Amino acid sequence: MVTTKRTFCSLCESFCGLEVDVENNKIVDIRPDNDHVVSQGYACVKGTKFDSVQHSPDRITEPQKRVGNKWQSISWEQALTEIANKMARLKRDHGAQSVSHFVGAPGGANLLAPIFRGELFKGLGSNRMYGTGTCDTMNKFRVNGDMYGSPMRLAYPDVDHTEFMMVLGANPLISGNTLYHLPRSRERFGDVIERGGRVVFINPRRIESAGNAEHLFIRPDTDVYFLAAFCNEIIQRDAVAHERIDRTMKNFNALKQTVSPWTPERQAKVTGIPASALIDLVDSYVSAGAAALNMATGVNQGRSGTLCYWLLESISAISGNFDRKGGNLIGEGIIDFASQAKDDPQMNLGFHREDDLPTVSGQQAAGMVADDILNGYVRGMIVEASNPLLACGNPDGRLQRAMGELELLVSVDLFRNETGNLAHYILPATTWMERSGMPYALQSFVGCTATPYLYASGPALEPPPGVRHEWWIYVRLADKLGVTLFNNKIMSGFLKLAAKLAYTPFEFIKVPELMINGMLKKAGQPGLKSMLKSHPHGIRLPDNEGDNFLGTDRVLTEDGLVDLAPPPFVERFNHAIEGLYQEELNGLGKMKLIGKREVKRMNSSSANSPRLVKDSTNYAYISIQDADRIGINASELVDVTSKFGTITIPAKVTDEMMPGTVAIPQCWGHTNADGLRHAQQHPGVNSNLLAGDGRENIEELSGMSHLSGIIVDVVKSRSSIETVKRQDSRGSV
Ligand SMILES: Nc1nc2c(c(=O)[nH]1)N[C@H]1C(S)=C(S)[C@@H](COP(=O)(O)OP(=O)(O)OC[C@H]3O[C@@H](n4cnc5c(=O)[nH]c(N)nc54)[C@H](O)[C@@H]3O)O[C@H]1N2
Ligand SMILES: Nc1nc2c(c(=O)[nH]1)N[C@H]1C(S)=C(S)[C@@H](COP(=O)(O)OP(=O)(O)OC[C@H]3O[C@@H](n4cnc5c(=O)[nH]c(N)nc54)[C@H](O)[C@@H]3O)O[C@H]1N2
Ligand code: SF4
Ligand SMILES: [Mo]
Repeated sequence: MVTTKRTFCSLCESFCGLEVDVENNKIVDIRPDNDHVVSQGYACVKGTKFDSVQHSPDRITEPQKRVGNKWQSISWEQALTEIANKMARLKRDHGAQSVSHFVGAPGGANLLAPIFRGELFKGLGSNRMYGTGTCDTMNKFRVNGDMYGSPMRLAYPDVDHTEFMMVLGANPLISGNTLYHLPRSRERFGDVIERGGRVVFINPRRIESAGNAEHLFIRPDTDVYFLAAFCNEIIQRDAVAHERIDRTMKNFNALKQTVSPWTPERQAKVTGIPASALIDLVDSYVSAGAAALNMATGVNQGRSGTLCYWLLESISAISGNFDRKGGNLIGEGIIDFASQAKDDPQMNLGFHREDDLPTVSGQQAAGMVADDILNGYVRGMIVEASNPLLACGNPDGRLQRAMGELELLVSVDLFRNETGNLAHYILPATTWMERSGMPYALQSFVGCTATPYLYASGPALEPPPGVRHEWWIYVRLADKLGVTLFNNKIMSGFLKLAAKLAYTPFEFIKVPELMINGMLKKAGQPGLKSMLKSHPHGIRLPDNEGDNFLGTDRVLTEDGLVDLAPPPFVERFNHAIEGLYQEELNGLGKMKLIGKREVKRMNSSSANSPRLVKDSTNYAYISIQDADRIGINASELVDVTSKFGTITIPAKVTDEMMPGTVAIPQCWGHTNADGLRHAQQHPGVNSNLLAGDGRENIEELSGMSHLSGIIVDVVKSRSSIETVKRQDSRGSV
């Protein structure tokens, strides 16, 4: 019999409501939930075709141990005992910090896993937790901490009420956005224009999101000059909310002085955005009733991501658009996560490393993994929901070689991906379809959504019998390691007992459901069962009206004032920006590499889906002008060379690209992925062989990797397409 379950897609931050028809624990159909309170019938192909991932014949359904070059199925008891023993031995011989964790994007979307993962490592005494957060967004958490007092005081643009919206380095139509919730973004940006407002995308590629909106090309990794000049222009015009600043902020003069050399003309020399265009944007920004700003991954991944976000937030703050309806708002979640994070040593800004790089929001720089292993600091690693070999800079296969030297490498995943190939153990985890859940922390706890709502769902499917929830894996490991969770012996004992008895006939409590019940109660609801019955499509909460942050005790800095010029940012700006500007001027003739997200691919996660991936390769997108200069036609092969390596890839010639820029979709390069058979047949090329790693390629304020705006040379290739197919994930043929 077919039953219909309701859930939400956890692949991207749109968290679209879905209806899933299920028969005999198999998906028959996935449809958008037309009545979901926010997504209202929107979902993309990745969500509606998730059955091909969920039921993939390549899915790992029992713990795997590598013996020589063969994989053996083993029991959970054996796997966890051996892993815990190894972790204990590493801790004893080399200290707790030699045992590390690495979390990927799906691990962040999981509401409960981060809580238990953090507790296990806190109890173990290790801060060595890496993640692809330092490939996408840690610069923002750094800025939040320094300006507002907690990494989790995160502002979002109030798109539905704004009159002017400027977006740098994001492509929400394809990505579903990051760090704020805006499903149906096309419609909602369209509404701004219908209301008579402006929507402007600043991007080296004329992106899908630009549709009916405006678009300006910007040379990659130059946003800092654009934003500094934007900020300065506002200050020069005195379009500044002085009373608000005096009452609720500090260090305005230091900000003013820092940006003062940056004029519209000066930025134009490197950004490619004419001075007149910047002035026109400032005109609109300051005259709009309310104006919102957003920047995301493309800017974060440059060399000045933290400075850019600081400037963006400062523009919003000084112009009076921060904490104003239709501007940039600070939401309220069902708990005050920002206050908790401020007091949590595992979440707060820390300097736990041998070098000067910070740990931001619990994450250390992914770009330091190879160094940390090769220096002997890290000897064991649990990788959860990630594929760092493709996601991170991997110059000349260095990361692969380093990870291959680990004494213990565990991959907690649905599949044996490229990183899993190197592991000693693979632990099979649940998909989001198999978990009870609520939208992840930034929505449920931080309220980063333009349409506040409450949503919870039960599992749509039962996991295969040998598959386990991440919370369970971490609690069982804590038990075997003698680690106390939540620094509370009673709670820890209770959780360990619950985990021991879970998946047995004696299971007495379901921990995820218990926790979700607790969260729903905090939100004034009786619990999960009643939520599913009475509000299967979610509950729309009141809009955020603004004027609820500045001057209140929600500002978590020591003195309760927003800091417009945190000293580390000013220092970095004064120390580095002129030099980088000169470098830009000297390098204007050179090509720059950026990434590209595609609607049918979710990082490397959907690479094995026959329903989504038909092309056997990714492409290098270049402008008509560059193609003419290089002397190539569409689909001809190009060699793309950075100072870290060379890849050979077919080109696509398009007027979407800013001349001087090449875009290559990242997270391809599956030649060696014999655990992902469809992906292996559709391998593509790993563009991160062109990205660097190590201290030189990391932004020092946040630990962010430099993944966008990499200087490259692009030439017509002498290789054949067969060579392209044989490039392995180390770039060797
Ligand atoms: N379909 C799909 N959706 C996804 C993902 C996916 O892989 N596929 N990944 C998910 C993840 S993990 C994340 S973090 C989010 C990211 O979501 P977004 O932040 O929207 O990321 P992108 O779509 O990569 O958009 C980045 C944009 O920045 C532009 N860009 C590159 N360099 C620069 C620069 O220097 N300056 C400016 N101004 N622009 C620049 C690029 O052209 C690109 O359009 O998407 C999520 N959603
Ligand atoms: N050049 C360049 N490089 C980039 C980017 C870029 O824009 N340009 N983007 C960066 C960004 S923003 C990110 S986030 C990274 C993405 O890289 P990662 O964060 O490493 O994400 P994926 O490559 O999708 O790998 C996710 C793995 O998680 C597994 N998985 C899926 N769901 C679950 C689950 O529920 N539980 C568990 N345990 N496993 C699960 C999948 O099978 C897959 O193997 O790439 C980064 N790399
Ligand atoms: S991947 Fe698609 S269906 Fe899933 S949440 Fe994102 S936009 Fe919605
Ligand atoms: Mo990401």
